[in-house]
Amino acid sequence: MAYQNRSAADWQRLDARHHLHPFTDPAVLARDGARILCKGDGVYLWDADGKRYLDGMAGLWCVNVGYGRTRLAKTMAQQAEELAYYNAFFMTATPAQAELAARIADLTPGALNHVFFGNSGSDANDSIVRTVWHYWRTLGQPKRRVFISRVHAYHGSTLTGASLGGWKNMHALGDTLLPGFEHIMPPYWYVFGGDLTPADFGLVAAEALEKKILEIGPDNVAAFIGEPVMGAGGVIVPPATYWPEVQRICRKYGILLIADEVICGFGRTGEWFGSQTLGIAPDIMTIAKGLSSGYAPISAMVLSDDVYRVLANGGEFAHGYTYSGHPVSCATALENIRIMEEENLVARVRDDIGPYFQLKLRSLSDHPLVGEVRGVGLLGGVELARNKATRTLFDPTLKVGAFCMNLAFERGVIIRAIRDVLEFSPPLIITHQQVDTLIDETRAILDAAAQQFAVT
Ligand code: PXG
Repeated sequence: MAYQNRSAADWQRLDARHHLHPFTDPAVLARDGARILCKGDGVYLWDADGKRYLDGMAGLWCVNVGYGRTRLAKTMAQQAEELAYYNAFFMTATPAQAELAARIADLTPGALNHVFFGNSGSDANDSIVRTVWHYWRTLGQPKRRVFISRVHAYHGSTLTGASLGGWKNMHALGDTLLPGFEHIMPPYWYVFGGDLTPADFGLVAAEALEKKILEIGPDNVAAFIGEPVMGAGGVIVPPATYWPEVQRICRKYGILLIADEVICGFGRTGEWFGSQTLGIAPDIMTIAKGLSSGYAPISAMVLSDDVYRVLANGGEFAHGYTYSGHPVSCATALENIRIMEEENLVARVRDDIGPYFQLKLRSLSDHPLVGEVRGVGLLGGVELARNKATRTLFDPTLKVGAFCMNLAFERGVIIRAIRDVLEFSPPLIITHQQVDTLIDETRAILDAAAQQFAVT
């Protein structure tokens, strides 16, 4: 190992002193110390004290084939020995890059055939913003600059990623919301739906896009970006009426449609891509996470033939990262895709474990704390409510969701909470029995929360 064997307390001390963590309050970290995770196998993780956790989140929505895959480790070692690094700049390429680009073109639907590699979902979305601006300039429409996204959307943490996203706390950090990034109401019926049926509300939420386009002026709008199912923002599954109408509006005004598939891609929803599950034909797609099951950092923006044709006449594409198409990451992604195919993981999610998980998750609906259960495939969200009948949420300062997430860790299961929505995104290899455990544990956690927050 590259690191020394120390006690959990020693690692916690080093960590708290020197490591600034993502999305963490440093003062709380300094007080409580981080949980130090050391080993993974299948759906399980072990911490420095040897305690085992069932990971209901596949890391951060990414370890789709599960932990501890020797084949992936060997592939990484082999590629590192053969050629650890070379870049894709100035007319060079490496075999794994070329093959992975072709595999992605095969797997993605429709005319999405042109791949630009990055290292994270954030930088892929950043690349998309630059590329889309370049696209419209090349087409002689330089005024088309505005991106439209949704409240609660997560599209990354770079300056443009955070601006594309609709998280107020992220915009507030350093006051960094860029001009020209607009956010409309999300298709979030439970909170925004009022007295409308979900189907009617889906149309109203889509109409918000048209209203925003007309407000800005259609000639100023570059693109609309959305996750097929919003993941980190609360596993928000749109009503069936939503996407067809959004797509129609984008086409009507000639606006590019971008599907951010960072969470939905690579089997999560029961198809290779969420766009297939939700019936969307995007012009551009963002992929990351499940592309390598998190074993190596890699992302991509995938462009349609039509978008690419414009760039092909746009001169030098003056954009790229040192690690665009890193050979180790590309080789890992190729092997990861091979594993997914050999083990039929996408069909498994669609036909077997996905429906089973959804059924079990929905069994929580009768719990006094559960307002709504949402999800598709192996993506699940449980919206907690103070009053189910009136769809009244808890006072956010009570932090009911965080209470549940912490108790889950204590009980040896990992789930995530955003606001008071519990989120689930287990590895695609999770067994029926492990799903049972995950849901049984969640019920026990909800019981404890009901007692804590006096809901009966
Ligand atoms: N788009 C989507 C849809 C994502 O979920 C990104 C872009 C950015 O990817 P990178 O690789 O730059 O992190 C993501 C990432 C959470 C959480 O709070 C979710 C993500 C990242 C960190 C935390 O659940 N998703």
